[in-house]
Amino acid sequence: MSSILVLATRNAGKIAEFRQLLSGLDLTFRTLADYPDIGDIEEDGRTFAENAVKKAVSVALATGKLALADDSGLEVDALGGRPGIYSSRYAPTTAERNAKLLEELKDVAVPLRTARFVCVAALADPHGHAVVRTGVCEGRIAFEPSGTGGFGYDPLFFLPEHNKTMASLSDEEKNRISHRGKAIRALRPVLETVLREYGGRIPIP
Ligand code: ITT
Repeated sequence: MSSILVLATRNAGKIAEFRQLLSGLDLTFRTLADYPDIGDIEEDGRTFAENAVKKAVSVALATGKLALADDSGLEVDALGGRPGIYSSRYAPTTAERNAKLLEELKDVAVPLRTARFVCVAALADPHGHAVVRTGVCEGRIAFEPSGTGGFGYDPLFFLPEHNKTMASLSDEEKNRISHRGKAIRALRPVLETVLREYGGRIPIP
């Protein structure tokens, strides 16, 4: 019998990637659009993990279903790791965030433009238990945007090994190498075990 998994995010880019990364499992996906009474969840944690667990647990408790959330962001070395957990709040819109990043880095030379995408994915059950997995993807910040795929900072995130930005990859290529792809692939066997062996409850270690 198919199990329900609530994708606990309001980010359409994340929803598309979660669905693709979890394809082939016997799951019925719901999103926060199916639960309009769930308000904004304040991201007041000090780490990606704290925020990811808070989002997943809040939604699992509110819906009585398994919930999957991620907290993710871009760490830029020349900015001391900023914007990091504040990546979605760095500026009001995606265009403004990317413009601000280019402006802050305008005098930074190529070798010092190193950065990484970090994703902490959290799976939570309706009893408030959660399990997390982390994925990291290294790259550097380009001097101008290119590519139309993905979302967010992808047009500025240059992958030296591929000689193109994250936004220039296909969806499948992005999922193969991305921070979110790595985190969800690590979480996927845990989810399978939770469904198959534990009836949808996350076991306490
Ligand atoms: P939810 O909290 O509802 O999931 P959000 O977009 O606010 O949505 P986060 O708080 O985790 O999510 O912020 C992550 C931000 O980091 C996101 O808005 C992008 O700006 C950036 N980001 C994360 N993953 C990315 C990716 O794969 N490509 C480009 N930018 C990404």
